[in-house]
Amino acid sequence: MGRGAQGEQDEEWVEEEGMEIEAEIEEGEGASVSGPLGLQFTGTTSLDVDQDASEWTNFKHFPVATQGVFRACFNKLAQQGRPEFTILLLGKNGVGKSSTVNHLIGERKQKVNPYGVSTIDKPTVITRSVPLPEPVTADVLGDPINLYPDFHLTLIDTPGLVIGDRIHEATLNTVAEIAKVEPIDAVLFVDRLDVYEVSALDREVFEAVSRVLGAEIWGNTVLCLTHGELEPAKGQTYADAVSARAEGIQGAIARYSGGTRPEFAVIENSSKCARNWSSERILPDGTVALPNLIQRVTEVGLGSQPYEYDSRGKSPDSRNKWMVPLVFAAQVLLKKFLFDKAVRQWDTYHGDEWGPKEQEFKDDKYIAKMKEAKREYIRRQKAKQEAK
Ligand SMILES: Nc1nc2c(ncn2[C@@H]2O[C@H](COP(=O)(O)OP(=O)(O)O)[C@@H](O)[C@H]2O)c(=O)[nH]1
Ligand SMILES: [Mg+2]
Repeated sequence: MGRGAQGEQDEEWVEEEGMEIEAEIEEGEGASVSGPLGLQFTGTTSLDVDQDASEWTNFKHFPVATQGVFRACFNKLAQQGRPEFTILLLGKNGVGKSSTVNHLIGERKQKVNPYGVSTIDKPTVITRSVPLPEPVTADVLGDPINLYPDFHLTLIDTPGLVIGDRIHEATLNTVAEIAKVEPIDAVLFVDRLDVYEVSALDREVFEAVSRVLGAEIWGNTVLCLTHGELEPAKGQTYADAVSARAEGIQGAIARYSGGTRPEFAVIENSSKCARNWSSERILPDGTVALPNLIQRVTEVGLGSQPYEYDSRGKSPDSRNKWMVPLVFAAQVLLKKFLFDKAVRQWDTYHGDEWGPKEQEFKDDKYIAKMKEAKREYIRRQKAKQEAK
């Protein structure tokens, strides 16, 4: 086992100065979750939806160069019909999933635990949106409509996949339920760079992910290696250390993924990390970590169809059947929250064409037309891609 075995306390981890510290998400049994539309769920829900899903106010706090790369990626995704991009984070406990979520949105949103014990007991959905520099428009029934004025990034943080030395399959089952209603564009499978071997437990995790979610999910996956500011062992270069670790994990995954070896990206979530002239965190080999991660994620997202859970041939754990009604309630919330929000946005821009603004966005005909518009747009994008 290398330095930094799971559970070991890390160096003090200081957050970015000037970061807004947001209210913690209510959690635990009996918490009451209130959706943006005032939908109330009381009791044990199996999903947390960020209460203030909102404008990405901290986006402007990223270094300017980083903002540029993010915008370029978001624009590319929107132009390809993926203006609502969803990233799912998976991995064992304490590997840095929540820290990576915080790093990606530039907020101290998710609780981070130095002892590697999971701080969340259910998946958490966080959405942030930024206006697109070039809004995507489409011609629908003769009218040009502004389909995507904003880009929505949704991150789904999950509890660890391991409890003690056993696989926590309930997390995977909940993820499966979420992925039935929310297509996953990319998965970040998170692990630490500074661990030197792939353990038997790691292999069990890969096996469980493939069995419950389906091996195809690895085609949407980027292997995200945290603790990137690693000092290589004597006689080893940094590049050697990184490729040894990445290849070790990729090779192990390939045995359960039908041969797919996910791309990887190294990230450093500590704010003490070295920086370049424009104050972006850089890795010892000079890679600008955060832009590199978002670029890999964009490539993998665009290179594969969004992952949607399909139960055929999979064997989720039947012990968790009782969760299904709760999960369904969560699905309603998620749908309402993501879809209605998008519709409202379109409504603000185009409410006049098919009906009154504001309150009327629930009108079925209107929603059906907007859905059709979006489907049509995606069909055309796909046709364009296939023609290439
Ligand atoms: N130095 C360093 N510490 C990290 C990094 N990522 C996470 N940590 C620390 O690792 C511990 C576990 O992180 P957390 O995000 O809670 O892991 P999770 O259980 O996978 O969500 C915390 O003490 C974090 O501060 C990283 O890239 N570098
Ligand atoms: Mg966490």
